[in-house]
Amino acid sequence: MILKQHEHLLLPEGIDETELILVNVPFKKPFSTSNYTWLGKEALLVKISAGELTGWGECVADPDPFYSPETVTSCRFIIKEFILPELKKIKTFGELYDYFDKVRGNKMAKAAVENALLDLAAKQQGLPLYTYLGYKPVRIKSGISIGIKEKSYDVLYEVDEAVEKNYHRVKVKITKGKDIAVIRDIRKHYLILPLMADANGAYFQSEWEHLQKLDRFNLMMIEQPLGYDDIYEHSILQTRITTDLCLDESIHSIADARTAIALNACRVINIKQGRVGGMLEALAIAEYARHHRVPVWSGGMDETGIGRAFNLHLQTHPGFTLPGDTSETARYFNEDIINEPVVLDTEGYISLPNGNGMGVSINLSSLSKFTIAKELVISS
Ligand code: OSB
Ligand code: MG
Repeated sequence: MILKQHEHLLLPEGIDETELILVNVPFKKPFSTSNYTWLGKEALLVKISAGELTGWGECVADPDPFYSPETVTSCRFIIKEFILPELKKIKTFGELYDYFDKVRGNKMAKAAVENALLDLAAKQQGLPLYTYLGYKPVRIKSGISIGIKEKSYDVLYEVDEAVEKNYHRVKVKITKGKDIAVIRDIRKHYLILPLMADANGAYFQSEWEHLQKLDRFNLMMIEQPLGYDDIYEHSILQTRITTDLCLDESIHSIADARTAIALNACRVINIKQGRVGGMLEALAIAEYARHHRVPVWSGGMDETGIGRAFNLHLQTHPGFTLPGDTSETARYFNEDIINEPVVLDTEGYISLPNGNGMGVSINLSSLSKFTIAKELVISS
């Protein structure tokens, strides 16, 4: 579902070609969740051209199914076979979403195409994306997500760096055996730091007494402690522990958000526009959650500068009251595929990108250096 105010926005005019570009941008260091370790960001980019202007979208799916069931390959297939061929018949974003309703699931594939279309449409109007979507510019709060490390002091070292940079909150990944002690060590040094933990589904309901031990550390929230596709079990867990729960993996749509809120399965929602089918569904969820006084924040998928730019525009919606997972580019990459890195100001805020559309420009030499495959899908 999308908001009324977005239904009549027109798809870009005069599209002449669409390219799918697969990049692999190496991370500075590996990033681990409870479920997998990634060495770089492999991302499928959607590039849609109309005359002089180009729209870009980044698909957040990984090459593997270890965060989500969707993969780079499944997304490329769905985009090529079931989304791009339909675009010619579609005039508005409302119609696009009607068509998206027919294509079940595959939210990451949908989001990548929607991002590119929105970027191009906003550029054709000569507007920054947030203005095109109807929101006012704001300074964006920053947050950091620290992966699972061998030793607790490796985590602490990164917390020190984040505190020094004035990040607005710190999230640490936890897993069985690397949870209570890691949080305890951080709290020993930082009593009032806004701190939270993300388990990426590492626990079972039967371990609730273990999770209850986290209650004494005054965490802002615990993200996705239970199964990646569960909502109900989280609602039981939320009655057993006092710390707020936050759902990430389980939320794919406004319907999921409704279910989660109705069941009290969480008190906070992590909205990743790439996971819920794009900016417009993400904004509808943010609006719904705000109406129900459930705070939301923007998650990240270690995106390149393209996806990161969309995440910044998203956070101009007033529902995004909590700092999210948007960090400085330099934390992830030595070299990105865009020219304008995300940086924090001295108070830890991030400015919105300056240009029209997504607001950042592609670094063509970096893009070609990191490209591993490319195909022209539609040309006129
Ligand atoms: O669970 O939020 C998550 C990265 C990859 C997959 C899942 C997650 C994450 C992050 C990093 O936590 C967020 C970021 O820094 O972009
Ligand atoms: Mg998460």
